[in-house]
Amino acid sequence: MLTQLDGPFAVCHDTLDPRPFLEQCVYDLCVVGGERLSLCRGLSAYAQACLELGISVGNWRPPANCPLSCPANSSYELCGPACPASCNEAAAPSNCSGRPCVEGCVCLPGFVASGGACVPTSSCGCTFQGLQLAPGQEVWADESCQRRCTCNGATHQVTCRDTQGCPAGEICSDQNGLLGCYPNRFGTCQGSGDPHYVSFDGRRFDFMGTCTYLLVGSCGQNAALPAFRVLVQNEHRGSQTVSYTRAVLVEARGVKVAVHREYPGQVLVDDVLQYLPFQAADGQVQVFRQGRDAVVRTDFGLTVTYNWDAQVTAKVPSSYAEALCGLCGNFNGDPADDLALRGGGQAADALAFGNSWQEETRSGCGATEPGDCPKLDSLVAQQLQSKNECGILADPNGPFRECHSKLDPQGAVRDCVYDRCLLPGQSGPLCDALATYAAACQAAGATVHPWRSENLCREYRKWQLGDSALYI
Ligand SMILES: [Ca+2]
Repeated sequence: MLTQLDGPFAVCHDTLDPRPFLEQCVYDLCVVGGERLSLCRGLSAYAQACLELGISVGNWRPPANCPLSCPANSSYELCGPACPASCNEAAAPSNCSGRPCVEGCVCLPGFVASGGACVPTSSCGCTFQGLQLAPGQEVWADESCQRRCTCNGATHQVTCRDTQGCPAGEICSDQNGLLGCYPNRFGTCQGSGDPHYVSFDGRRFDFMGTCTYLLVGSCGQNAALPAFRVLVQNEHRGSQTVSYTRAVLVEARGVKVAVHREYPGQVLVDDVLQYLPFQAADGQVQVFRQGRDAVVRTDFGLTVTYNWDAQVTAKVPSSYAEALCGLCGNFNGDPADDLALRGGGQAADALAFGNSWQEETRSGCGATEPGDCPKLDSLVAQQLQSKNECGILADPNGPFRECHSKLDPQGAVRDCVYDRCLLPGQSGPLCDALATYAAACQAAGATVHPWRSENLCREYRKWQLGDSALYI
């Protein structure tokens, strides 16, 4: 078609020799095995070269079966304007009238280009300090987040007002090129093993309940913060004296994400089983996989992880300090007041505390006093001495040696020995305890050296893949 004397390209032949284009096109087609897209690219290259020389070729796309599908509110034009109308007229090059036309998608009358799409002229935003703002979009006009400006879609002008600056727990800074109020730190709460909890303020306690409990939630103290809840559901495994986390439920932005132990690699989003990664609520809630964990992350800075087995963490920005409740505590920096009852006041023990945060009742669920391990102190001492099993955690020459300065291993050793004491002869509690400390170390930024081996906690996990199972 490129060289046909009566074809759509003939008008350009005298100015631009089509034969090199023909050879290149045939060569490309040969390389890709005759794929049509390559043919269309080859023909388009000659058409565009002619356009740049001021020659508009005939409509070659229909006969070559190379339709160009255009996005909404736009249509295909063989010779469209080089500088189409856009919301941001100031950004157009100065010599538009002197430029040759281009082939492509052109916005329909009444629409203009904005960020790769064609939008009604009336929905154009504002140009402010060189930025293109959408109608209603807000930005900070100063470096200290004191002056807030809003784009008025009707007038295409911004209006600014003075503010109090960033709320408590947040600082004004530039992140990814966007100036705004960002939390100055995060708090992490963890539940692991059978389960041992560490609150945002660092309080350790054991609570053996098999119902559903509020791990952490916004409790209405600050109405300006998006509301959320993180629930944990526990179960007995092997022993009636201990319980493990079997499911984690995150409710945020009107979406419910449930991560269940029986669906490794998948999550339930509003009760529908989904593969990862998955986005909900227009991307405000993201669910993806990181290593062994399912990660649920919201746009307001909440991150919840669960390893489909026994380990859950919740991370919140400091803007939620003192605005939280649940097993993870109130995040006010003081571990002493972390056994707060739902109705107010401090609980006498972890059992009363945990029970007060029960959310739902399944038949037969309940909580018990933690199992008794009378020789705990001497067992801990013996393991620390031997540097074996749980003692590996605190071995100054062991695989976790670089963690010790960032995360004191004594609490982890005690939890590990305790779980082994209650579930004697099982390897699961030891491996879970080592994996929990390894994950906490990595979260704290420390290097963990390889600790799994043929004889210790060898990888053995089952992943459901469709109808079949994979063991790794
Ligand atoms: Ca506290």
